[in-house]
This record gives sequence, structure tokens and C-alpha cells, in this order.
Amino acid sequence: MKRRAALLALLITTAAQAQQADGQAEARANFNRTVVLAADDVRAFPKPPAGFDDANPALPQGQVVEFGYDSAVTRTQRQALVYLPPGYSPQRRYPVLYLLHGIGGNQHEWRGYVRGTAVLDRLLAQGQAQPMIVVMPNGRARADDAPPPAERTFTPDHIAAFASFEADLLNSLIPAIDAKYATLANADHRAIAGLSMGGGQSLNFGLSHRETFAWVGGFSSAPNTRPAAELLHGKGDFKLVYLSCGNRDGLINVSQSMHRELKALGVAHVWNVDEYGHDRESWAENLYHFAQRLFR
Ligand code: FER
Repeated sequence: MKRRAALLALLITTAAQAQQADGQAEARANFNRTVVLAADDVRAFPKPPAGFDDANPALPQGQVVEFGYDSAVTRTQRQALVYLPPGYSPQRRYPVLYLLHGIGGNQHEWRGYVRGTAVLDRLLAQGQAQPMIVVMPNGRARADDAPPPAERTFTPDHIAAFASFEADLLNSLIPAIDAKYATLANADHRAIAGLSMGGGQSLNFGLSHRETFAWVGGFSSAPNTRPAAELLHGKGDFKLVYLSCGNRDGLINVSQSMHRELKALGVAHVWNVDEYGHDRESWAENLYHFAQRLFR
């Protein structure tokens, strides 16, 4: 009997440790945090017009192409999606937005789930955004970069792969894009933005690399977001820093902290708090607002 009890105790600790190690419990706790709103946690922009994120086949469509590149981080060929604006011509040169997905997604998430390319097609058709190339990478820089099964999503190695993407992006993807497409290959014409895990990546990589990105956006950024003081070297004269989150999103404390840190450091930024949770509606709407302000 004693031996059985000891075995049971051992099994229980192992299960508890496994739960800790797989990150699920911590992520659940983060999503379930109580939202505490401050007076300035309000909308910066009105809601977009109805249908702003619906595909409209009557309008010119940007062309979305698969782009393969050799990654010096993973030593594999990796895939990204590239949106070329309607009328794209190699005779002209375009600014570039790098648009990053969330923890369960891949390079298709912005186009498919969020309908981000439909948002861009409409903005461009109405002359409300500058023609731009949009690169949608897979931000999970590991040899097997497929989204893991749900119960493996928050494991330390998958989370680490989102940090490893920094070197993949800077040293492999950006040079490959600039070599293949008619880009304006400088910081003033390069933006980075993303949702959730991709929002954290965008803030981490963008705010610490002003020499590469002048335009930075984090939508519903995840707890991978690092403190502003660690990221910014000096005040950072960005063209645009844009933060958004829903006021029903348990992760909003991450964006609130970044907003307050930037304010304390004197870094001008947009802070848009809408009424959503951790939802695609918030991401589509914030892409709509962000894209209109890019490259002006
Ligand atoms: C976490 C909760 C959520 C976390 C990441 C996320 C790194 C990411 C969510 C998403 O990308 O949608 O604790 O830890």
C-alpha cells in the first residue's frame, strides 16, 4: 500500500510538471486575467464601414504568390506568402509590410482567417492606402514549422521558434524579398506588424531595429512582448508605432504595459482599444486603420 501511494505521488508530480512544461496552464491563466481598464484605454478610430473586410470580386485583386527562401536559421527552405498590389510593376518600387500571424497560425492566417488581403484590396481601390507589397511569413522558425496540435501549441520549443524568427527575418527573408521584388529597400519604407504572438514579435523586432523598420504595429500582443526599455535604443524616432487590443481580451495587460512604458519614455504612438476579445474582428479592423497610415 505504501509503495502504491508513493508511486501515485510520483505520477501526480510528474503530471503537474508536465503541465507546467507544456505551457498550456500558463497560457490559459494569461487569457483569463481580469481586464482592468484605465481612462485612456479607448478607441482612437471609429469602426470601419460595414463590409470593409469582405472580398469584392468586382475590385482589382492583389496577387498572392508563394515565396520560398533559404533560411540560415533552420537550414531549410521556408515559405512565405507575398501580396503584390493590383497593378504591381517591376518598373516601380514599393514599400513593404511584414505581417505576422499568431501562435496557432501560419503564413495563411492573415489572408484566410482574418481576410487581411480583402481589407487591403478595398483600401487600395479607394486610394486609402499607399500601394505596398505585403509579406506574410511563417513566424515559427524551426525545421518543422507546421502549427502543432492544440495541446502542443504553448510548448517551450514552439514559443522559442517565434523568437528565433528574428534572425530568419533580418538575415534571410528580408534580403531574399529585396532581391526578388521591386522594393524600396530601406527602413523608411519597411513596416512590421502582427497579431498576438506576431504582435509581440513585431514590437520586439521592430522597436529594437529602427535601422530596419520605421513603422511598427502590435495588435493584441502576446506575453512574448519584451519591456520597451529593453527594446528601444534611445527614444526611437519611428514614423509610426501602433498598439491595439480589445477590452475583452485577457492579454490586454501586455499592450497596456507597452503603452504606458512608451508614454513614460516619450515615444509617440497610437493606442487603439476596441470592444473585442482575442478576435479576428479586432485584427482586421486594426489592419484597416494601420495600413491607411503607412508610408505617408
Ligand atoms: C501566452 C498566451 C497567449 C503566450 C502566448 C500567447 C507566450 C499567444 C497567443 C496568440 O498568438 O494568439 O501565455 O505565451
